[in-house]
Amino acid sequence: SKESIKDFLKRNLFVLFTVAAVALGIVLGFALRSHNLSLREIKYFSFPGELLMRMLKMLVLPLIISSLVTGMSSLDSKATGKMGVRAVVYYMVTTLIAVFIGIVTVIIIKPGKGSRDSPVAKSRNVEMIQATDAFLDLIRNMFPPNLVEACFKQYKTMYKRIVQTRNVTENLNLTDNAINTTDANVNLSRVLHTIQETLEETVPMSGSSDGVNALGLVFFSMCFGLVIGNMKLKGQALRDFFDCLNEAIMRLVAIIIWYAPVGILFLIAGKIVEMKDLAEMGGQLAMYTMSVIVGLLIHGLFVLPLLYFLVTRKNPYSFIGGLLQALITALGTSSSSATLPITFRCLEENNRVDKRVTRFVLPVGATINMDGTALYEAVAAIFIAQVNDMDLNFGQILTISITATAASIGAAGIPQAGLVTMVIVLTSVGLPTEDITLIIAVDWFLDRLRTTTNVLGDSLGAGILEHLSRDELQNRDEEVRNSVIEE
Ligand code: DAS
Repeated sequence: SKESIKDFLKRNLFVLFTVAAVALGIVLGFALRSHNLSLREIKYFSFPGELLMRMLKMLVLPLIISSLVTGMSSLDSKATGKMGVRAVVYYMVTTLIAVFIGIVTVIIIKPGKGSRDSPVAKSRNVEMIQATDAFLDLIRNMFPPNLVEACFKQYKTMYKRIVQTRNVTENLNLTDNAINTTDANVNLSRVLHTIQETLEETVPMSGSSDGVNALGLVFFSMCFGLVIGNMKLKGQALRDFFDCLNEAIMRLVAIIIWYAPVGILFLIAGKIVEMKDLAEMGGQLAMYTMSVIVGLLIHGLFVLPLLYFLVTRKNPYSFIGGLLQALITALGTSSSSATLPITFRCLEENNRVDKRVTRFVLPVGATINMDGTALYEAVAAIFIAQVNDMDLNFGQILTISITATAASIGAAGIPQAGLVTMVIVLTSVGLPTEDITLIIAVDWFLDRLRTTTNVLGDSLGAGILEHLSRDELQNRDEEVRNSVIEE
């Protein structure tokens, strides 16, 4: 019909705009590099991109809360339970497959073999973050003692630990100085500084929605939604409120989405102007970057689509076609949280995935399901082992798989969070944490690619879970229909 042709054009025109924005951003970025812009000028230039980031983040908080509460309250507890179990199984299975692909790729390509590009003094490993502590932090974050605070503070514990350890090592360094200076502490203190700077840049500690304790809010909203879902008539006012809030936020998303191509253009161009010269990149680092890319491509373009096909018997690539805008936004923002509003829209509007499914699984997925991050953590840890000529036994590789999975669950959906949780993986097998400095130079780039994979995993997951839960969804439809007839 006429309407659907118009719709079709509108949708594809939009994708075209977005793809053109990426291309234009790359061209513009490279063209401006030769102009040696000052940092201030780069900042001004990236301003339209910064605005997009701010707009998206602005919507994330009300979106997570309203979608989870309505999602949970619109299903009965049995259906939610079943869907929940399936979601957890899907998240675990795909993350472990991602880690496995990462390990196999890095072992085959061996990016770290040969003598190291940049000599770093051998040092003793200061255990700055114990895996157990990090795990407890994760659980702690699920129960925010203050819900209002949870809306703007996140990563506090991990951040605090890093700053504390830095202070400790700096003190150590001072006392060592009196006796004998060790390069080790200088190096460690340097890496901690770099991590802290990265954190300060990407995770402002207050006042911005970067700092959302998503895990805590997700957990609370789910419980809250379940409870008001079971409150029968009494809960109606609250259910209506959150449903309406969700609808309103999605309408705002529909407006912001028109600005997205402009923002993405400047985000990408700005980053290209700012990045260091690629020629400086050592051979090992280039091979490492390639290993991560190959792993992500295998996982995102073959394994996940195959899984989608095996379960749903539908064409995974046309499903991915509907997600293009979200994937490009992930590439531009390197944050799965900030991409969330667009992911919602792509899945609901383009791919027509049931809202009860997206509302439930997308916020949870964006917070804990990160295939790309898990893969990257495994590759990076084994790369660092190779650079240090350390042969890993099976037990150690197993430990890396488990901690990489945990680190990906613990990483927030914000830029470069994976770099911070990387510390957990390295300490778990006694690899030198200061060697994170080896991979920092390319992290901004790999971050974008792994974030795109993360968003892809969440979205295909929503499609798979919708298919698996179709009986429960139908039953619920019938129940609602019957109750309307009764009334
Ligand atoms: N960039 C993060 C994300 O949003 C995760 C990471 O740093 O790995 O998915």
